[in-house]
Parts: sequence; structure tokens; C-alpha cells
Amino acid sequence: MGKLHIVGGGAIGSLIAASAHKNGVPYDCYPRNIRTMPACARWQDGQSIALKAAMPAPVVLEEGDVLILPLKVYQLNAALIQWLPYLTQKPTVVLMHNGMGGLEAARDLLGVDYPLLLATTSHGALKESTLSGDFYVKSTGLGATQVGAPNVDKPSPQKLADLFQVAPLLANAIATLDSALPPVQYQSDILKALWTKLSVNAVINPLTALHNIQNKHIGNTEFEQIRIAICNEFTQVAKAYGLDFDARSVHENVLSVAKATGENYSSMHQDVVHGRRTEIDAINGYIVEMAKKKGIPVPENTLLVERVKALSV
Ligand code: KPL
Repeated sequence: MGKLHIVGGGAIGSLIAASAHKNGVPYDCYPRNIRTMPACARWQDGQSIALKAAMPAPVVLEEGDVLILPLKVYQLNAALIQWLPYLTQKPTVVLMHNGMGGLEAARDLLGVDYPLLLATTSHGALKESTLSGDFYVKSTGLGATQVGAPNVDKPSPQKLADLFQVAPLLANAIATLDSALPPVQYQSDILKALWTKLSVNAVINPLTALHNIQNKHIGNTEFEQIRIAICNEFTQVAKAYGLDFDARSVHENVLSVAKATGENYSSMHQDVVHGRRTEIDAINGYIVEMAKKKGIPVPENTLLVERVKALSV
């Protein structure tokens, strides 16, 4: 099994590290700021686990290693540029972020043939600090991770066993991820899975941030009109790029995720509350950009981008 190298000390990166530790998968963490890297993880059953000390700088990786970047999209470029000199052996790179735009950034910097995986996770995690200022990561809900290989020739292998035939290192990297933080599900059409997640984030994230509410309130009737409008715009834009969604099912899926993650405050809500930059450009902003290229009007998404930007300045 290859070693897992986790970039960034955010909630999801730390959760992956903690779970790798628990499951005996070799790993190292490379946070931007060693001081704020969680020293331990707390599981929902009350157990806690201490994490390995973080690495101060990148190291040259081997071909069978896996470099995972659970970062915000806007942090990705700088992180990939920093890691480029250490990727000469072409270890598998895994992108895991909300919103879109990472694939384009990775293809620009690494090349279109680079062994790359795209992943999206529904595991919940929060990074918190104790009164004495020590950081820890708290698991807030078990989920699943979907992963796919966008740079493998079309048609994409339908099953993981097929991927093992054409790209064994990528398939092994998926197995490593599954050993670290299960379950990991291989998706032959990862772009569709990412667009599905985009539709969820495009509704829940800006509305929870603007109204200062938990995810469960997104199902309230006061938001019905705007929910439907966002889903309709999303569906039209996706269709223009050959992705076939049904607006009604998109809306139903948003409602079921809002219910399933009801007690959560969305990541955008948290970003606004803590005065951090939001991912609005990679979520609703991405829909607006893609719509513009095809001449599709998307007034609701455009307004949400403006309103969230006004919140976070
Ligand atoms: O991905 C999320 C986020 O907060 O960014 C959801 C699914 C909305 C869960 O909170």
C-alpha cells in the first residue's frame, strides 16, 4: 500500500489523517500552519486519537504514493505549485474540494495525462480549539467518498476492477483511500457526481450563510421559490454541457441532503461567521461563469454571488 500524504490542516484533511491513523494506513500531514494543525481527533462515540506530528515541508514522493489535497479551490494553485518539484515520480494526486475548478487548475499545472483522482466526500468534520488553544478535529457524521479518474481515456472504466486493468496505480490509490477513510465508492462518471454535489452546495451553502441558519432550515417553505429557481438554472446550465439532470430530482436531492445534514452549519456559513474567504466563486460563481459562456441567463445564482460577496467583505 502506498503512503498517504495529506496537504493542509483543515477539518477534512485532519479527519482523513485521524482515520488513516486508526486504520493503520501510513500517512503524513503537511499543514500550511503547523501551529493550527489538530493534535488529536474526537470520534462521535467519545473516543479520541492522537495524530502524528506534522511534516514541516514537502518531500519527494514515490510512484505508489498518494497526495491528497483537501483544500479550498482557491488554495489549490499555490499548493500544486509548491508540490510540483516533488512529483517527478508521478504519484497519484487526489483533489477533494467543494465547488468546481480544481480539475482545470490541476490539468494546467500537471498536464492532462497526469494520474489524477477527483473526490467528493459527505463525511462531516469540524476543527475546533480547546480553551488552552490546542486544535482538534471532531467527527460530526459518517458519510462516504466518491472518487473517479477524469484523465483516464474515455469511455471511463465502468467498475473499479476495470480501472485496475487500465490504470493499476490509480486503482491502488483508491484502495488506499478506502483503507484510510471508508467507504470510498468508485464513480465512472465522476463529473456527474461533482455536478450533483455542486447543485447541493449551490442551494444550501449561500442560503445558510445569508440567513445564518442550520442546513435543516433550507427545507422551510419560505425558501421553496428560491430553491426551485436555483435548481432550474443549474439544470439548464448542466444540460448545455451535456450533463442530463432533472430539475425536480435535483431539488429533491437538495432537500434530502439538507435534512440528512440538518444539524450542520454549512461550510460557507462557517466561513462567513469566522471572517474567512468563502467558496462562492467555485460554487454559484462557477454556475454563472459556465452559463455566461453559453448565453444562459442565471439571475438567481448571479444575485447569490453578489449577496454572499457583500457579506464577507
Ligand atoms: O458540503 C456541504 C457544505 O457545508 O459545504 C453540505 C453538504 C452542505 C453539508 O454541510
